[in-house]
Order: sequence, then C-alpha cells, then structure tokens
Amino acid sequence: MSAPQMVDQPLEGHFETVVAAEQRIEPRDWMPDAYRATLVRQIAQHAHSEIIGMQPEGNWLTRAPSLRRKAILLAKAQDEAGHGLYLYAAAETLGVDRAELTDKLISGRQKYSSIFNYPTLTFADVGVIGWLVDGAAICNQVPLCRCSYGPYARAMVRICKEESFHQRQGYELLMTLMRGTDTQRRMVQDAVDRWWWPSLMMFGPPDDDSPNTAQSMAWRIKRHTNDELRQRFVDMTVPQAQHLGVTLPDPALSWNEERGSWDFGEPDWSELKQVIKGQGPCNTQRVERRRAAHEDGAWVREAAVAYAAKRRAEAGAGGAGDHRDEDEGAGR
Ligand code: FAQ
Repeated sequence: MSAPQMVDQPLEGHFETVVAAEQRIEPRDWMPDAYRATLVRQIAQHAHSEIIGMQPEGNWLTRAPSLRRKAILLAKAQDEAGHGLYLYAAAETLGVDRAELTDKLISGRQKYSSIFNYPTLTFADVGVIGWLVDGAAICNQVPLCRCSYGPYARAMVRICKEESFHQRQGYELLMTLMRGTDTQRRMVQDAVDRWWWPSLMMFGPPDDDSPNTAQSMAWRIKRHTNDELRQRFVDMTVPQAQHLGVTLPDPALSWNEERGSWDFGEPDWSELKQVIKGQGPCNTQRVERRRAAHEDGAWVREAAVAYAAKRRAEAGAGGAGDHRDEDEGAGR
C-alpha cells in the first residue's frame, strides 16, 4: 500500500455520508486507500475465480454426452469468461491494470476461489458444479449487487442473472441423471459427496477467523458475514437435495425448529487452509494452465498493440481531416 494518506476532512466526510446513505462510491470520488485496496483484492480474486473456474468444466467440453449438453456447457464457460472481463474492468476503474493482476495470479501473489482446485471426475460433476457451486456463488454474490462501490455492484447485476441460468442448467442435468439408470444415480451421489464440503468452504473461513469481514461490512462492500451466507446456502439447498433424491454427506444435518434453519456439521477448516495455501488437489495444474494460456496468447496482445500504434501513426500523418479510418474503426 502507499504511504499514509493525507486525509482531507470534507472528502472523507463525503465518503462516509455516501456509504451510510446506501449510495454509491464512483471511480471519480475520493476513497480511503484501504477501501481501494480491499476492493482491488476482492474484485481481482473474484475475476481470477471466474477465469480459473472455466477449467474444471472445460475438461468436459469435448466429452459432453450430447450436442445439447455441449452447447449449454460452452455457453456457460463463455459467460464465465465474460464475468472475468467485467470484473477486471471494474478493477481497472480503481487504477490497477488487468495485465498486472494476471501477473499476480500466475505468480501466486493473488488468490482465486478454493473450489476450483478440485477435479471433475465424471459428467455428473458438471451438474453438481452448476447446482452447488453456482448456487453458492449466487448466495454470496446477490448481496454484492448492493455493494457500496458502483462499478462492482453494477457488474454483479448481470453476473448474478447469468449465474442463475448456470444453477438451473446444473439442476436440470442432475434431474435428468436421477431419472436415468442406477449407475447414473450413483454418479450423481458420488459427485455430491465430493463437492458438498468444498462448496460450503467457498463462503470463506468461519466468522471468528475472518480478518476482513468486519471492515468490509462497515464499508458496505460485504453485506453479510461468511457464516450467515453459508447458513442461507444450506437452508436453500437441503430442500433441493430432497427433491432431487440425493443425500448430503453430513450426519449432523437436522432441522432446528427453534432457529427455523438447518443445523449442519463443521467443515474441515484445515482443508480450506491447505487449498488456499496452494496445496489442494489441482492448484498447480490450474495455475500452470492459466500461465500457458497467457503465454500462448502473447502474440495476440502484441499484434493488438502494434495495430493500435500503426493506427495512431496513420492518424498523425493523415491529420484531423482524415475521417476514413474513424469510419472504418466505428464498425469494429
Ligand atoms: N478460497 O477475511 P476473509 C464463482 C481468503 S466465483 C480462496 O473471510 P473476505 C462463479 C480471503 O481472500 C467464486 N481464498 O476474506 C463460478 C482472505 O485472504 P486475503 C468466487 C479464500 O474477502 C461458478 C482470507 O482467506 N467468488 O463461483 C476463500 O472478507 C462456477 C481470509 O478470509 C468471489 O470471489 C476461498 N473460498 O471474504 C465460476 C465472491 N475464502 O484476501 C465458474 C466475492 C476466503 O486477505 C464455475 N468475494 N479466502 O489474502 C467474497 O465474497 C469474499 O472475498 C469471500 C472471502 C467471501 C470469498
């Protein structure tokens, strides 16, 4: 972070008033350094998660069991690429460059969601990712549409609409498998057994071990704690599991009449710590593949830069009266 900020009282007062009034902070507004740093941290991690998150399902694009399933999966993966781009664009409004963020991701200096470090072993995993992982993402992200930072909040509106389609396609795929053969039903149950606990861990560490929550909530970046959102997800998901006919792998799961919520067991927090530290089943492979894709794409970036330089040189040589290039450029 930069040196301690010289706080201009009226500007800080304006920031506090806007946040307290549930209005939006925009890129042109003054904001505390730490607020900016928190947003960059969270938005970058979120963007990286969308981009790395294409890999587990991408594993099944060439092996989807029908044209319809392949088309759906392709559309979903493309949405995820789009989400990554909106989010990198939101981060750029805070003064950080996408190239710099990508560099931090592939050199292990920034995080992405733990969930994408688990392998996808069968096609049922595609359904379970849609149902549980996108379901958890929706729970976590709908409140972010009310985040105090305008560009992030607005990006989240469209992202959440698309996540909702992702969740439904996953559930529909699982319903189809559950109506199929015993082997298909076993595949679904096996996938649920493997993805349930990692999905609960997506919400982050428990509240008493979450260093960022209090400040992020005070700034109205986060609107609920990790545990509140985890509980909301469990309450939403248990009836869906019952309807689907699968068993969630948690013997402690039971309805608590008094709380009007489901009690559930404790996730293995040491596993979350290990995965965040880079020691999950697929961390190395995920980052390696991202790095290779980035390096393979270098020529595209270089070509784009060279083309932009050529256009600038031509515009300089042609002077302000040359409208031909502008007209051509408008259609691109
Ligand atoms: N994985 O103090 P807290 C998706 C880190 S997108 C890895 O509680 P915070 C769509 C945390 O960063 C999924 N790291 O932190 C999709 C912090 O480390 P730092 C991504 C984690 O920020 C579906 C430290 O632990 N969603 O699924 C995790 O207040 C299917 C302490 O934690 C978002 O990013 C974790 N699970 O709360 C795509 C949503 N949990 O940064 C493809 C936006 C915690 O100090 C296919 N982010 N950490 O070094 C958030 O809501 C928050 O950042 C949390 C963490 C809730 C993730």
